[in-house]
Amino acid sequence: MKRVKRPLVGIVMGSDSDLPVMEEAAKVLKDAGVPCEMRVLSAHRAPAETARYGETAASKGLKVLIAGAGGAAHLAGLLAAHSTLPVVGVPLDATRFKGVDSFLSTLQMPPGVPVATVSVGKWGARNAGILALQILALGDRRIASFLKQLKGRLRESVLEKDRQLQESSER
Ligand code: RP5
Repeated sequence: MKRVKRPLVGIVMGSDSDLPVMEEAAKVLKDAGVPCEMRVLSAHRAPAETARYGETAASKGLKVLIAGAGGAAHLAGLLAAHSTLPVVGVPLDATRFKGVDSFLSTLQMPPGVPVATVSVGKWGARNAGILALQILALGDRRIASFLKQLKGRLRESVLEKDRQLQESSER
């Protein structure tokens, strides 16, 4: 029987409507071979269950939490209030304020309860996944090497674009 690896990262979102964006975080973790779990919870609509998730996350073996929510986004903050795990907050663009509302409500945590807030939307979700990997890489050489390769690929893609631009401007 194939052994199912225990998730190291919990990706939590305020609604299933957030899934297309939050999948960006899951994708990068999957590429790195890091098991994660995805949950829909809500600071406002299911506060007790969300608090419980935060309280039990570390004892279940999770190492990092990623939380994405739109509007008055208190999901990441509520998890951070109930856990000592690092919490990465992804503000989502769900209202006419285009994510400025969720950005400020995720970012402006009081002293003592940090949320590492990344950019709004898909950029932020991908960076949240990478930030989780960077935290895990502190104690895992395989993940550290994955991140080095990722940076190498980014560099290569820029240099390739530059080469192409130089070639086209020489013509
Ligand atoms: C937030 O409200 C969720 O994170 C989502 O971004 C937004 C809209 O939720 P639904 O009305 O689609 O469930 O709590």
